[in-house]
Order: sequence, then structure tokens, then C-alpha cells
Amino acid sequence: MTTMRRTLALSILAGALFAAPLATLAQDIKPRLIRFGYGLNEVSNQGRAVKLFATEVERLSGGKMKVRAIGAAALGPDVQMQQALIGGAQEMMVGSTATLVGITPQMALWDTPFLFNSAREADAILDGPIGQKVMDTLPAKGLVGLVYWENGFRNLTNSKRAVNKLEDLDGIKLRVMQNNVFLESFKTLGANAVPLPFSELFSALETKTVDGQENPFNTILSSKFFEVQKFLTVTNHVYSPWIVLVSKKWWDGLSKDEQKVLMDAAVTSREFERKDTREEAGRAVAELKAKGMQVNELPAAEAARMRDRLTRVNASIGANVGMDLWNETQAALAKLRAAPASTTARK
Ligand code: KDG
Repeated sequence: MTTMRRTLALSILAGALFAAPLATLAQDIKPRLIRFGYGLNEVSNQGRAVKLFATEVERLSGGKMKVRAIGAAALGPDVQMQQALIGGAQEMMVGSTATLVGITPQMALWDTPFLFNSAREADAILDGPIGQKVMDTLPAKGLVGLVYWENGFRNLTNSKRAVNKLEDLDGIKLRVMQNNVFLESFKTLGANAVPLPFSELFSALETKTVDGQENPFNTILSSKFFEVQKFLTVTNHVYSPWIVLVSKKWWDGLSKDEQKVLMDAAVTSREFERKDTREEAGRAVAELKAKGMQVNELPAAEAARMRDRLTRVNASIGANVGMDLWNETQAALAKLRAAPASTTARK
């Protein structure tokens, strides 16, 4: 080999050796990027909690992990994001447990009308062994559940009339989540139930494709449904959780330390989200009235009729989630209700 060639070969080798540490260093410095999708907008309780989670992940990882929060269903509706996580094309999301029923039937437990009477009961069951059992069905489907957040107690809105009795729902085109329990529940109440993704809901209300919908106060406020809905009827007919999900394909590639960062940040975000959501829900009705909504409580006798009608779906829910899980949940709730509440039960 001539001197020239040898010099050239040596300089290329030296360059490669020198570049390698820099590349490694660069690799060490470049944070691990986490795309975290969600369906509500940035100023919603959901958006605020994702932002808090992102801050916690960056703090706990010393900047080595970075969450990119992507809201307003920019990565698609819940069901599309769930598939992206399963395929490994997206790392994280938060969404409704109700839209997960097609992936794991046990999630339908949380669709049960009037399952929880208070946030205290919801927290105790969701954060206890039963909530974990339901979460444990996810890894086999390619998902990892970290924590439950609060979507909240759901209430009815529509643009046609105040709902003072069940018959007022007759013929109302009511948007429901893409979930059979919600579909069947509102059909039994006499509404014309129309399943739609959340991302299509505002325009469907605006164009009168549907007359009404049901969601917690927080969502009615943050999604500005008061602009296209005149009537709000307080029913609290079901408590909806959200669930923070991770792609299992991606999760399995993380170190134990990285997994701990995400879990610790998720727990902090859960405590923040529930407090923030409950504070906002506490003032939301007054704000919605100020925005022009006409608000009424369903009279007690009608609420009892609604409970009777809606709980007819319970037998099918028990069969779908498994009677062991169903009976364990009923027993746990009975025990909770027998014990004195350490804090005032919030409705
Ligand atoms: O992405 C939005 C969903 O997470 C959630 O808001 C579901 O309550 C819901 C609805 O009505 O679709």
C-alpha cells in the first residue's frame, strides 16, 4: 500500500474513532422522545394533566426523556391511537376506558350505569386490586395501563328541550361513545343513540346531525358545547375514568429506571388531575349557566326511573366482564358503603 493510501486510510480510521465518542455522546444527550396523544384540547383538564405529566417526566429523568403532548385528537380518535400504540407507532396516550372495550371486554365494568355513587368510591375501586385486575388484561393486547384519571360523572345536554322526565328523551338524537353499553343504555331510555368519536362531536352538534350528548361538566365547558347546546340536565348517570396507556412494544424496550420515571410521573399526574378536575367541576355549572345554558336536575322520581331502566344492562355487563370480577366489585362497593367515609363523599 503506497504512503499516500496508508495516510488516507489512517486519517479515515482516526476520524471514525474520534467521531464515535461524539456520536455516542450525542446519543447520550439526545432525549428519548415520547409522543403522548389525547382527545380534548390543551386548555381542558385532560390537557393540563398531560402537561403536568410531561414536566414530571423531564424532571425525574434529568432531561433524558421528553414528552411531546399532542392534543385535540391530532393523532386520531381514541380507537386510532390505541391501534398506533399496539403497533408501536406511538408511545403513549390517555383516553376513555369505554373505547377500550373492543380490545379488552373487562373495561366495560367502568361503563356500568350508577356503579359509583361518589369520587371516593371511584378512587378506592380504580386504584385498588379490582382496577389493577382490569389493567392487567391489557399487556396481552399490546398495551400497558399506568393509572386512571378522572373524566367524571356524565350529564346530558341537548339543543331541543329540557329533560324533566325520561319521556323527554324520546326521539332525541343522542351522541354516545363507540361502546355497546352506552348504545344500549340510551336506547332503553328512548333516545335515538348515535355512536360517534369524540373528535367529531362538536361539529355534529353544530350541524344538528345529533341533538345532544352526555359528558362530564368539565368537557362540556372546555369543549365549548354551551355554544351549541341549550339544555343541561344533571343526571350523573355514570362515572367515566380515563386511562393513561403505553405501547407495550415500546415499554418493553425501556430500562427499569425509565419505566419507573413514567410510573412515578403517572401517579403524580393522577393526584393532580383528580384535584384539578374536581375543582373545575365544582364551578362548572355556574360557568355554564353564565354562558347561557339552562340547567336542571332530573327530579328524584325520574332519576330513580332512569336508574331502574339503565341498570337493566347490568346483567349483560356482568356476563361480558366475567361474574367473578362483577361480584368482587359489588362486594367491594358494599364494604365501602358500610364503612364510614374518612372524607366527605363527593357526588
Ligand atoms: O379523547 C376523548 C376521550 O378521551 C373522552 O373524552 C371520551 O368522554 C369521552 C367521550 O365522550 O368521547
